[in-house]
Amino acid sequence: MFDAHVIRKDFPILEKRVHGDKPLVYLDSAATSQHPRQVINTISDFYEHSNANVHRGVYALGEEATQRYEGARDKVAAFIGAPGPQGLVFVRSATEALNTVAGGWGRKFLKPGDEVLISEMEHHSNLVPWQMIAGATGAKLVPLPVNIETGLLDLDALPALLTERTKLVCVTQMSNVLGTINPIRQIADAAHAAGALVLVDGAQGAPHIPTDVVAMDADFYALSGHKMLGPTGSGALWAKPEHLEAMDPFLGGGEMIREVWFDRSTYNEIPYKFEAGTPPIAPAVGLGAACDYLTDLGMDAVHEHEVELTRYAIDRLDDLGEVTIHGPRDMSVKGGVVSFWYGDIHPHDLGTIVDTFGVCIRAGHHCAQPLMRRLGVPATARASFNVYNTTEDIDALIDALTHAKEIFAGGGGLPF
Ligand code: C6P
Repeated sequence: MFDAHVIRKDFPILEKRVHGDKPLVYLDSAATSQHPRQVINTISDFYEHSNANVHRGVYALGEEATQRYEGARDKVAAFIGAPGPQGLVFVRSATEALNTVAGGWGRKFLKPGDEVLISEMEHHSNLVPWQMIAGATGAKLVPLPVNIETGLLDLDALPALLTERTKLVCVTQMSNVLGTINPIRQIADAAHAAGALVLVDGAQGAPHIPTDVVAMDADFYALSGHKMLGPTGSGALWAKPEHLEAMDPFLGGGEMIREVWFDRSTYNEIPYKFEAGTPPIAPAVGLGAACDYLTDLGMDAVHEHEVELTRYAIDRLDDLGEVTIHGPRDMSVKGGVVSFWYGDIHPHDLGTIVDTFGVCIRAGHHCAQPLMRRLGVPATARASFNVYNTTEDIDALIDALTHAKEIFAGGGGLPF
């Protein structure tokens, strides 16, 4: 039985008090999530008992570190429904995963006149690397539009945009601004029928939605460990093994080689071909523990909990009046992210004031400036939810917003 009040006891930071004696209300998990003791303890345990470099030591400690690192690879691969660990590359962030595809696949295979179709709701990390590769190869970036009224991708536009020039479709599993959950399988089927590959940014998907890279038929899938209860500096790229075989490594050096001469090298087998230098070993082991933790909770229950919180948040924000919510309201296509404006209070002012009441939300463009331009706003305030949030957290947000409104109307002051 999923009970967020019980689950939150696993997260020591949630006991923290801020601004005097106010309980910490953490509603910024889309930026980075908090960590349960189980993950924190696994990382300390690794450093206390198993720390050594991996794939190098001939001694027992090195073997133990390697086993824990490779065990984590099995766990992360299983968590996203991958058929095995072979396609799972450990990286340091979703950004690094996406750059690995751009630098390793895009730079090698894109030619002048080729097109990369990129949704308008992409995070900069799934846009800027492609701008860099387009500049280097002569390929062109084509926007897949968002319908601003519905907060959904305009999939009616897809058939006309997919041509023989389209080589790749880049799409997020869930928007970090709108909360929109995209129909990846439908997009992948259309892309594959046109001969294009599909790169899915799972930074906001893997932590919140049951994920199966085979069922969605992704060619490449990027995830961010620190958004799914794992440590910062952890992340993964999964790709169909044939793509990893075909593409070039993105970084060189360390154990990614097979043989090195002065003027050339051959590369290690996959996935090691993509793990240059000393990999993020303890972060990967911590990410494995985060996958165990989420698997024990059950991703269906996680998603259901976050949907309930989001529905509750939208209702309470609507009751305030003067709130504009950006993104879908249909909870069958929305995850635990609510972006909004309250009256004409700038999101940065709103974020700063609610913080004085202990409430952490994000304010800004959320690294999605092209989407902000489409929404016609410079920034939004954003509350985002995770397994440890409760309706009481949302009540605290609503109280803080009410105070913010009074302050702007000249009728109230900061709580210190
Ligand atoms: N979004 C947010 O507050 P990293 O940090 O590299 O692992 O993840 C980048 C990233 C990629 N794709 C999406 C959809 C994301 O939301 C993010 C990170 C944070 O929304 C920080 S800007």
